[in-house]
Amino acid sequence: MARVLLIHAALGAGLRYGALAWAGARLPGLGILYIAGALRKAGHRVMLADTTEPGFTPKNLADAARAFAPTLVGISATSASMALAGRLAGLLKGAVPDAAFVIGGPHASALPEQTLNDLAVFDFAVAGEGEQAAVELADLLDSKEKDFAPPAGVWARQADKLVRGPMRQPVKNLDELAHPAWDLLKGFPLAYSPAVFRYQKKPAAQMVTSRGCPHSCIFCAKTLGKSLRLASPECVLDQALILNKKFSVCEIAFEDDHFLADKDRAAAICELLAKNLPGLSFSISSRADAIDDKALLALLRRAGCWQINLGIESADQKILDNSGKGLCLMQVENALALIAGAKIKSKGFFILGLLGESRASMEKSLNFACKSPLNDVSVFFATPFPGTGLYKKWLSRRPFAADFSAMTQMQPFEAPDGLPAKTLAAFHKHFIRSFYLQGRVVKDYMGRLAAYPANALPLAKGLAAWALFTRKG
Ligand code: B12
Ligand code: SF4
Repeated sequence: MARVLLIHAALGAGLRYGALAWAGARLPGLGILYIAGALRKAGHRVMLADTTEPGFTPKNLADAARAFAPTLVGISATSASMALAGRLAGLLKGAVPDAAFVIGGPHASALPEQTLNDLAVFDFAVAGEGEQAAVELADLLDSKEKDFAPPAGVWARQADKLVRGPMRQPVKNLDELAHPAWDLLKGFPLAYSPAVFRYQKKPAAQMVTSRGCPHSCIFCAKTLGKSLRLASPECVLDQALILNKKFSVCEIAFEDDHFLADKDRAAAICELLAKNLPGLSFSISSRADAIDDKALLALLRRAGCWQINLGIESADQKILDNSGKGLCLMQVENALALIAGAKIKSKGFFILGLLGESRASMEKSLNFACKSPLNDVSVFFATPFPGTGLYKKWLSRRPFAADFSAMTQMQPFEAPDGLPAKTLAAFHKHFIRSFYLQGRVVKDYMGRLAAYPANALPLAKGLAAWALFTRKG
């Protein structure tokens, strides 16, 4: 039995949201929870740490690691949190020098070789889905075999050179995966929460019920590949029941990129949730082109769905086309009207600074958002995450290595031939202020307060953060 310490190297809300930190989410890393579940199922002993958990300090982590004496330390990181992952690994190397160190998550998945070159503290990097790779690595380390061939999907440092295992095929049947090990999280679920504007009730948790996406949007870092795989409705219900019965969770944010990718499955999930968890409240994300069915929307609402998130990105058709989104604005307009008609709230995700962006195209997006029935918006900056089309397009034009820590989507990225960062940042504030100061949006928020008075404090904090962020000057 190997002893595995798993760490979610998450950026604190301050770094991710700046002045909007109070309104931001603090959620456990699902990737690491799945890996913990898989390792445990395979008979290994797992300890879990999350850099955003209550009372976390690097020193406490080092002390706990010393006491646990892991065979393997695994860290999960996005591009922006790679520097943090490297610092934590460096610190732990001092505390548990005999342990092997492995890095996984979106950044290592896109750049496994470069990650090992950049951060000498890591012995292994895992590209893509990590459950089976982590189990095989733990088995091999436990067997005390030396200089073993890396398992599929794993890059390894051996005698000063990097060697790689074969490609790993995506997990075919998601139902066979162990459920996320929520029970290993300190303070779950109350110590965690989605952003204040993304839940109605608490305790809340998030689930991901599908993996992979066949689309090719130029800005999207698709860690889990192109082939779409779906957990069965029964498996989804099983996880929702565990969250509800064991942890009293009454709100779930389904974080699937595209919950409605298979409408029959979505309908079956709704039927099961309505029957077995009648008080549950939940939100989903979907592509706009999948929202064309009034009956499905009515069923979603009946099952407890109160919000649908749509990646709108831009209201300039040319920019959508440049981005490979494969959507036309008419589809977005239809989707928003249908969602509003079903009495479900909608949230639109926009990106500023995509290829071809101009002041006029940003104005188009803002006007579209204001005239639409959207209840909420999130506005990010185009960011060239490793592995994306944007990265490839902009790579030759700018030294990225130093910039990974700025890849939070909340910092304007000055693209070659693009708008200046200052212009993007100023328009971002203008967008948020203009959208949220509309009478209909303010009225909607008053309605939310009246319906869920328990949210008064977090909402007030969120609104204060919002006012601070959008103040002029
Ligand atoms: C849900 C989600 C969130 C949620 C919850 C995040 C969380 N705490 O997990 C919220 C909204 C809070 C969020 C926030 C952010 N997110 Co986010 N998020 C996602 C989303 C939609 C799903 C992630 C998920 O749960 N996937 C399901 C699990 C099972 O997959 P996984 O996490 O990739 O893990 C697997 C593998 O990566 C691997 N693995 C992961 N960790 C490890 C560790 C080891 C040791 C091993 C061996 C393997 C391994 O094995 C796992 C299981 O197979 C992804 C997009 C996507 N479809 O992946 C973006 C995504 C991960 N997010 C992204 C970003 C940028 C962010 C933010 C920086 C944005 C911001 N300003 O808020 C923050 C950073 C969060 C933080 N605290 O550091 C980017 C990352 C790109 C990159 N290269 O950095 C993604 C890919 C979206 C995108 N823009 O393309 N996010
Ligand atoms: S943005 Fe959505 S639709 Fe586009 S590739 Fe990413 S997950 Fe797929």
